[in-house]
Amino acid sequence: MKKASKVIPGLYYNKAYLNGPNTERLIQEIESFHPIWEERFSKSNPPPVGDTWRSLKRPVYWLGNWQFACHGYYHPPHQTDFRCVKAEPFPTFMQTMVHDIEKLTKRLAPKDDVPKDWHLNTCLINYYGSKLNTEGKWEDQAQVGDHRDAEPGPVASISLGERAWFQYVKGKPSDPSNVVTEQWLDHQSLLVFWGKRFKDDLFHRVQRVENKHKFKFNDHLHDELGDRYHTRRINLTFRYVPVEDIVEFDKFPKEKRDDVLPYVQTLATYSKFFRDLYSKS
Ligand SMILES: O=C(O)CCC(=O)C(=O)O
Repeated sequence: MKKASKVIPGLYYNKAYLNGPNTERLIQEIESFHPIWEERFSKSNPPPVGDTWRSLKRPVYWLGNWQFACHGYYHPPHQTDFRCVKAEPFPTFMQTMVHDIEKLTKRLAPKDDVPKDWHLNTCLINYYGSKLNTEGKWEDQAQVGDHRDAEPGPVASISLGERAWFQYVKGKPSDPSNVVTEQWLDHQSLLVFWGKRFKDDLFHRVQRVENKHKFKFNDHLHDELGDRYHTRRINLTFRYVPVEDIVEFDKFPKEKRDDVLPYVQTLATYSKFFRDLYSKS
C-alpha cells in the first residue's frame, strides 16, 4: 500500500492508498456481504414529534458491531448503552489493511488524539447509488448530510468506485459559507481524520457522487421486483467502539431485540454469524 500523501493537522489523505490487486481483494471481500435497508425508527423508538417514519437513504452493512439506526445511532445524544450489537469480524485482507491504517494513524496523530486502547474494530459500509422510484424514475440518493462520527478517536475512510465531493463544515444547518475544507474522495483512496477540529468540532458531509465511470458492484441489492438500486460508490469508515460498549445480541433488552429482529432474520439468510445469532434468539 502506498504511503506518500498530503497531511494537514488532523487530516490525512492518500489518493492512491490501495493498488489494483489490493483493491480487487477488498472488493471481493465486500461483495460477500448482503447489505440491508434500515428504518430510522422502531416500535420502541418511534419518530419524535415533527419527524416521520423513513428509511436510511442508502443500504448499509456493519462489521465488528452493528449500530442500528433505530437504536439511535444517527441521533444525538449519542448514548452508547445497548447500541452496539456484536457482529461479524473483518475478513482477512480487510483486517491486514486495518492494521496498516492503525500503524499509520498512530504515527501521524498526536498521542492525545488517540484514546488508550484505540483500535479500528468497527466498519460501516455505505452503498451510494440511485434508486428506482414508484414512478419508474431513477432517483439519486448518493449524499450524506452534516454529521459527526461519535465514536472516540481517529476515523479512517476508504473509498471505492465513483469520486465523492466531501466537505468539512462548521455549524449547522448547511450553509455554503460554512465550508472549511472540501475535496474529492477518489477510488482507492484513504482519508484519516482525528482531533478536536476535524473529528469533534466540525461536521462532515458527502455533497454528491459522480457518475462518470459506470462503476458496478455486485451489491446483491436486486430483490423479487428486480434491479431497483444501483451502487456506484462504496465507502468504508473504520471506527473505534470501546469493547465494553459492544454487547451480544441476546444480552439486549427484549424491546430492543424485537426492534431489530427482522433485520437479524434477513441478515441470517446469507451470514452464518447472524444465522447462529437468530437461532439463539
Ligand atoms: O462516504 C463517505 O465518504 C463518508 C461517510 C460518513 O461520513 C460516515 O459514514 O459517517
